[in-house]
Amino acid sequence: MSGGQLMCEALLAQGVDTMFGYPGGAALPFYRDLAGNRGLRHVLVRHEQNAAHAADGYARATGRVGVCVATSGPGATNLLTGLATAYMDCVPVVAITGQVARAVIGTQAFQEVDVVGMVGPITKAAFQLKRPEDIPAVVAEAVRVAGEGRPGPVLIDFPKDVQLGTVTVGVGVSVREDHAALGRPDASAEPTVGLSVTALAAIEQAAALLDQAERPVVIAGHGVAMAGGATELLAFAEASGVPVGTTLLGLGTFPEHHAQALGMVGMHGTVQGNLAMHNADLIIGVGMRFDDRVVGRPGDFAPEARIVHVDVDPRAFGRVIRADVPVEADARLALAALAQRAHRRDRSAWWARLGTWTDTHAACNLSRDGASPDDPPTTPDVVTTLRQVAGPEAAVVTDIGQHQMWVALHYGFDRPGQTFTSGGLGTMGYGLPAAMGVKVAQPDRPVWAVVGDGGFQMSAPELSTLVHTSIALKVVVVNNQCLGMVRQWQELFYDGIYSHSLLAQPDFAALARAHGCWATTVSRRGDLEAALRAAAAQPGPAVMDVRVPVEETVFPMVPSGATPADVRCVDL
Ligand SMILES: Cc1ncc(C[n+]2csc(CCOP(=O)(O)OP(=O)(O)O)c2C)c(N)n1
Repeated sequence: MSGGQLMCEALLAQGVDTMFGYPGGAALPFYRDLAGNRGLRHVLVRHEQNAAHAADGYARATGRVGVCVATSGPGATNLLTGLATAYMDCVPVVAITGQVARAVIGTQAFQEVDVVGMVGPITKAAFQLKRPEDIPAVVAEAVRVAGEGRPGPVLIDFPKDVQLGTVTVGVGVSVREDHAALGRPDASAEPTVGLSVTALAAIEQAAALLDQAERPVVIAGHGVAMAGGATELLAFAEASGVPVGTTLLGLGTFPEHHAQALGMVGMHGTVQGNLAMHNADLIIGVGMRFDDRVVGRPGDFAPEARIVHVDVDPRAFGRVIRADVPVEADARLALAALAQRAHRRDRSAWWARLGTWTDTHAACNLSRDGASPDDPPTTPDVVTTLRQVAGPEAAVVTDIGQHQMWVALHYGFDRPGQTFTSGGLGTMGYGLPAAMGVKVAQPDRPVWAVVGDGGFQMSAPELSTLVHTSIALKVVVVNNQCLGMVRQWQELFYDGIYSHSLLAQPDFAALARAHGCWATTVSRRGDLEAALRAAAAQPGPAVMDVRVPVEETVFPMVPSGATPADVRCVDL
């Protein structure tokens, strides 16, 4: 077998059947062998960054690794933003990059970059293949490392001569022996842990603190979704009667329509969720990072609260704020153990206070009372109408900006896996290609990308991929003719000087049609629902250019560097 053929077989052996990529000189032997392989599906994207985002969307939707491929040099560097996005949000992605032949590595050969050196801070591991016979072990290791513990991306650099090299493969090249040959520990030999003794002791401590607490709050993050712990979270919440907020990436881990739901916390979180955190005497953060968007000013965060922090990665403890009780554990197992130890106690005074903050949050929703069907739709209109049209099975993937926060605030997610977004890196241009990856993974499910006009322009070439690969993604462009979130910050914090944030946009519907997509433009509120239904009914991809007002402002908002207590609903 050639190295390229062996790579295909090694991927298949790891359960990989789909990849997103873009060829080039240093990857051509692999691409030749890929063409002859019947088991692997390759989706040809129009830019390597989008291959990484699509692999990320695929991985988030399935829980399995997403795979992307690029050539050496510029192909490899184009992947980096997508890998950094996956790294920040703990998404298991394996990237395969072509590389110049080993004999010329280090000579500044054509399209040579030291991609292994470049990706150190944004991957969990990066390998460069030296011999074709190492391929099965390296692929197995990459898939394992990407998915274990706190998941994340892994890169395999694949020199051209290793792709071309041949090897006689006996059945079952021993992964274990080859690990030894590679000088890496075989962590698959480690026992799969349940809860450690230390974690159990910490959970006892957390349960005791919860019994004493007058004003407890649980904050659930992405780790709960990734651990498959939503059922255990609900059981814990109902057994203890504690209010539950979520981070942006935790949306859906707790049903937002539940009586104990506080909604999203953080910079654009609800007033109720933010004030609950600030006034709590106990915060149990599960599978979340207490990052700056949630915490604000660390020194003033939740001044009266003890903090229980549950995370699979101990490096998360104390990174931003103190962890009075760190619980190093899988979120699902920890929540199940907490549920077993939970007791209800009377916290009516706390619920009465939380109730007063609910009203304030209602005041933050843009009121549409009395709006005429001829008015332009607002972004909250788009979000709430989409919820009615898309149906309970739909996945909604957002880009970055105001529309992202409005989807988070107004859609009302009830289950994990209903929404995906770039939370940690906040990567514009993520939404459309990531949604493409979700749709490829789940072709029978309605999948909607909701993107701003700025982010759409960063990813619009993928409309060709949608058309030519028959991916029936629906794309809603929330078109405010500006970089909305930038304009909002300039309005609020930079003297209203709209420096380089107002965009002259092309006719997006015409652009989409040029790619071969069904497309429509919506300027009247009264046309919104019918247009969304028409898009949903299209057998193929569809693009809606929805013209919303330029001057919308997302509230609630905790100004940067403030604390959750400073959450505001109106101009600051
Ligand atoms: C790649 C990248 N560049 C710049 C930014 C900074 N940024 C954050 S939101 C935003 C504006 C987004 O505008 P648009 O896509 O139109 O969405 P809107 O805010 O209007 O909903 C910008 C420029 C970013 N997050 N990512």
